[in-house]
Amino acid sequence: MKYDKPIYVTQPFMPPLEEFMPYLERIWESKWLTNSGPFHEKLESVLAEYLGVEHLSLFTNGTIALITALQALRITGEVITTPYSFVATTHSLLWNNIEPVFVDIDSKTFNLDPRRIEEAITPLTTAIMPIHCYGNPCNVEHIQQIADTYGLKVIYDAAHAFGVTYKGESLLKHGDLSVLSFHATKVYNTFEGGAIICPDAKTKQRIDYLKNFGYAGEDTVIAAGINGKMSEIQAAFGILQLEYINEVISRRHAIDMLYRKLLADIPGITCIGEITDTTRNYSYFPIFIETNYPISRDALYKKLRRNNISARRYFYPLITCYPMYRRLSSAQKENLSMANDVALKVICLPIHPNLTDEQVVEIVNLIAAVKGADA
Ligand code: T4K
Repeated sequence: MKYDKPIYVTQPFMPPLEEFMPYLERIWESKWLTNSGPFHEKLESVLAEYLGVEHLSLFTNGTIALITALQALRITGEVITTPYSFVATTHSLLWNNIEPVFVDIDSKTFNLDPRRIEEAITPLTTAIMPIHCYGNPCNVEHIQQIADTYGLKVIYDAAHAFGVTYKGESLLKHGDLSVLSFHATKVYNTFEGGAIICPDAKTKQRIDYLKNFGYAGEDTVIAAGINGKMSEIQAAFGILQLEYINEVISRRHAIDMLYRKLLADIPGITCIGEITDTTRNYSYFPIFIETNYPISRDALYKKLRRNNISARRYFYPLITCYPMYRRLSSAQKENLSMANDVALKVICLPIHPNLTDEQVVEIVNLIAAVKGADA
């Protein structure tokens, strides 16, 4: 069956409009639109509590938060990172005149492979920037051990990891800083938005200055900061959105389980295996098209598209294929065989709270019905 309207890879959860109106009325009444207004302050505190972290600084989006996180820790030189991510991860390095050094991913989590980090360290290395891809935790212990041995900072791109816990605690507590995205396509959204999770009040203070042009008082500027502030409309939406987040994640969980059950017997289709010690947020549902599937990954992708299923190949092409990265020696294919392999196999299927069980069944039926002749 072909749907009249596309079924998107994701769709934001929208709370009832009438519940948002009182927030808008308060903004209209107060005329306080941005610059650490009351909704901004409230969201910082309720989010920190929900996430189980002590200090959090809100941002206008995740990319500006990444750029600022690097500034906050005064990172320079070279940073070890992954090619298997959204371009914002490494663009944040280029915006700081830092050279990305790419290291391959591991075959289970698709996150930076810690066994490959040490050989990429040079005298210019100052930090590691891994991502918790699809919200699944990196090997945080091993990464921290390397960072401690070599005196490196760790900044996690945690754009996908909202609400994820690892060994009973927030995953966001690992590393020196973690950066979240609250973009419309994420599990939790504020239209656009993001945050930096920081370990102490002093670091948060510096980050707060940096996101407000570097102002540390009416007539004192301590650094060439940027405008990274979250507005009152974004923050108000975030407060309301938080009331629904547990429902949203449990609906995603149910979809994840249904996909796994239905896909289990289709030869040539594999899913990410069990992730131990973790409560997940089910932000993405990647499948991998193996060589014993009747048609290629791209042929399946096109077939889904023809049927109005807007699946996506996150993350293909690899970051290292783009012109601003491909000349780097660490970007060469032979250095990144696992990432190159995975990028050619992946398709992220639709997962979001508005998706129905019937739609999941239809999507899987399309995948199951493929014969060699469909190529
Ligand atoms: N680090 C990582 C690891 C990231 O994944 C991202 C963002 C960042 C950093 C940067 O954080 P932000 O600066 O964005 O806060 C999307 C998002 O734009 C991007 O935020 C996200 N990662 C990336 C993985 O995906 P596109 O180009 O795939 O988005 P787009 O517009 O094609 O949207 C995907 C689907 O979502 C659409 O087909 C329909 C649906 N959609 C989208 C929007 C924007 C809606 O239903 N409503 C909407 O408002 O990049």
